[in-house]
Amino acid sequence: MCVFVLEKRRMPVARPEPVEARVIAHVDLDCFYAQVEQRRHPELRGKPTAVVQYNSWKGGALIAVSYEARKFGVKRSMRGEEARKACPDIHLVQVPVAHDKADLKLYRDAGSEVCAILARMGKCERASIDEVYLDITEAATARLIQDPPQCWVSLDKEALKSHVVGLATDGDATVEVGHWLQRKDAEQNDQLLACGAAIIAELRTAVLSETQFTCSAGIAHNKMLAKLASGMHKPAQQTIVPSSAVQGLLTDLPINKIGQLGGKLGHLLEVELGVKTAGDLLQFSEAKLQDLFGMNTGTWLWRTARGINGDEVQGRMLPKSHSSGKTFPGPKSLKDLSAVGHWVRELAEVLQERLDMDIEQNNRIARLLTLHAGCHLFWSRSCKKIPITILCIKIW
Ligand code: DCP
Repeated sequence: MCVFVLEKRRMPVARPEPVEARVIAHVDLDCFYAQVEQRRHPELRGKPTAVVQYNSWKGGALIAVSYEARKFGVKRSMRGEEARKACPDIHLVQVPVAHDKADLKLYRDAGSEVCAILARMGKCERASIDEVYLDITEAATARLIQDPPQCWVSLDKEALKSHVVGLATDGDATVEVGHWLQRKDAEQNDQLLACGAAIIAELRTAVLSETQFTCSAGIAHNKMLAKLASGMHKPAQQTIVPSSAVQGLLTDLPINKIGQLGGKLGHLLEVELGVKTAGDLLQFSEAKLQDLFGMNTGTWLWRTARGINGDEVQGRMLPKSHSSGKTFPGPKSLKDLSAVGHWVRELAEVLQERLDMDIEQNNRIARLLTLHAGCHLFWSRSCKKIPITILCIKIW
């Protein structure tokens, strides 16, 4: 028998789903850094814009691209010069720099503004600089009791523009979505999702009017499905995943699109078992997957293929840790101890500023500090071996 040994600490944990269905949303800001820069420079609003890394080689690497620029084929993988060829009118904005490295404070603070608005309706977990999970089960349940969808006289415009996975819309999509949201024979769980969709539509409208940022969202019964859905229709749209549509959604879904299957575990499934989609996983019994990957991971995989995920939204608006790091490619690679010492001091200073701010704003003191230093040799495009040094200090 073949058993795959994987690093335990990185393995997903199978948690049972609660008996009562939850209503979970994943909210993701659209082209986030580009929107922050468009707000800071209003003359860029509605214009093709991209944010570039502070390193200016070939116009700098693009890290965020506005949707106006994407229409011209501009992509994140491009450098500034390439982007200008695709879209001569593009506005390239440099990421702010402090201590000779990118300073993301502006974007972090903008993400916090959005979090504070989203947290008004439920438990809020900040998953990254521009992503939030919300558990709005209580708010959706209360709305279902007090103001059920069948009784809605007028429907929120944003809610009507929702996409419903599995709903065929050949005519006027908003009319069909309106029918779906308000249909009298809907199961209780679909009614809860309809109430959740109305709440998220209102929250997205509040985010837009109070911060000027658009965001997209997925609304489902668990975190995994909500996250999958938020990216399905962007920008400024929302997508609902009813339980009846889950299997159809997953059948052809490449496994690397599922959180935690983008790395080694997903690679193993593909190479060793020929599993390319979540649907391909269905052929394996839970016992077989447990034999191959261990009890916990086996169960997690079996459930994931069926869209079952019991992960709770953690009520956490603040980051768990702060880190400060820098990559030194090629000629900029750190060559001697004094260069390393200089950069460790610079990075520590950045971290110190953030820690001071954290103590002041949140009354928290970090307890654990780790320093990561690495040097790797990479083959460059011109087939030369180039050294890359990475330094990172992290504090919890
Ligand atoms: N980011 C970065 N470097 C990357 C990827 C992203 O610095 N390699 C930053 C810039 C992005 C932000 O993180 O604006 C959020 O990344 P997303 O992957 O969510 O992408 P966007 O928000 O830019 O676009 P989308 O609307 O496609 O989500």
